[in-house]
Amino acid sequence: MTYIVYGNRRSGSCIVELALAEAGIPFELRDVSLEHDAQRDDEYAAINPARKVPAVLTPAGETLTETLAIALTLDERHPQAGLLPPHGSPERVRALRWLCFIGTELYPLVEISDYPERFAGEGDAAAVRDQARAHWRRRWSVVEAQVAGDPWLLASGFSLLDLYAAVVSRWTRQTAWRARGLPRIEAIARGVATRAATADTWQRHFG
Ligand SMILES: N[C@@H](CCC(=O)N[C@@H](CS)C(=O)NCC(=O)O)C(=O)O
Repeated sequence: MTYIVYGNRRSGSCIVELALAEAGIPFELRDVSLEHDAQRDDEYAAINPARKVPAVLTPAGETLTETLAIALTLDERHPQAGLLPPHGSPERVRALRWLCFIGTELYPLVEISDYPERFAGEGDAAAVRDQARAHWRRRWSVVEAQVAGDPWLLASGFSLLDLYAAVVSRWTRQTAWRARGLPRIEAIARGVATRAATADTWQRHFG
């Protein structure tokens, strides 16, 4: 048995695929086309009732959903891969802090920007999208100021946090602002895009 990853190009499954590639763990991909709303199908809902990608089946037959939970489980199951700093270290505390910030304060803004009508009710979907985009800029600026390594987010070097930041920061049409406002996050994305273990996966999603 191997890991099975349910996902789609440019989606959250990229974070999972990058983590698996970094750890050198083989996996199989199952495409769930967001363009065709395949994540809404009842067949897929049997795997992830939230009808979102990614989802993962582990070699032991467990079902994992929620990108951050999947990433943390991979770190727990494969400690030799060094996806995160060691348990008990101050750098791990820092990694968890910013993983949670990106996972809870930034990742959800993407749904609001992409599907503002889900949140607008009878109101103005375009205004909802504009607000989500403004929050996105403010919150990424908070992360930008935390970058302590070169180019990586942690002073101790590369980690899963860089994969998470690199992918979530791609999900915007505000690319001119991103280049201007987030030079350190941009450098992290370039680092992931050119890292030996992750370059192919990055290219498959964002090339
Ligand atoms: N909380 C979930 C969010 C997952 C999510 O929003 N996935 C997006 C793709 S990156 C999705 O499936 N969007 C389709 C939709 O919302 O219908 C996680 O962290 O995995």
